[in-house]
Amino acid sequence: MKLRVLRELRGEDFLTGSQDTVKQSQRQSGFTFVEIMVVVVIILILTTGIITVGMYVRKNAQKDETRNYITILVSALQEYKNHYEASFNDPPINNEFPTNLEELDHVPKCRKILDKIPSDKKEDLLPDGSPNGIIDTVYDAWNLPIKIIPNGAGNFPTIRSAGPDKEFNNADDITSDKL
Ligand SMILES: [Ca+2]
Ligand SMILES: [Ca+2]
Repeated sequence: MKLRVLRELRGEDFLTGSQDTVKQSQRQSGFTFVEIMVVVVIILILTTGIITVGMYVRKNAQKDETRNYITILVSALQEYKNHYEASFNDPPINNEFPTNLEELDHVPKCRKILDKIPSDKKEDLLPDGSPNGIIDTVYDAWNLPIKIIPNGAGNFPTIRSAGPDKEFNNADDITSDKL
């Protein structure tokens, strides 16, 4: 009796039980090809989604990191301007902002501001290739030098990173005037 109730519960016909049981056990023996493919596709979609979200999060973090370095450079240049405006007898050459970071190093307050940039993002690498112990290059999050672009005598320069695509002068650049 117990067996019959059990079989009825499992949807088996008690009288023709043995054959149906064999068929059913064959059906239940494993996943069909379609079922496996559905699972594979779902896993692929999930994996792609996770990777896409991960890349998006990473790219945003890199943009924030670069904006942070640009902000620090703006502060250092502003400090440079304040310094020379305060010391009237010692103006910067041609009233221009430095496009080379080495010039900032002569002003201790500027140097202190530049210290906020991690050492692995700064390099002592003059264009002529001779290191002299003074930092002259700051890199963005994609390890490309950040440029200080002059805007004419007396005007504050624009600080520009090439952005995620590592190409200068296009839409994804990160600049000090659009922080
Ligand atoms: Ca140097
Ligand atoms: Ca770019």
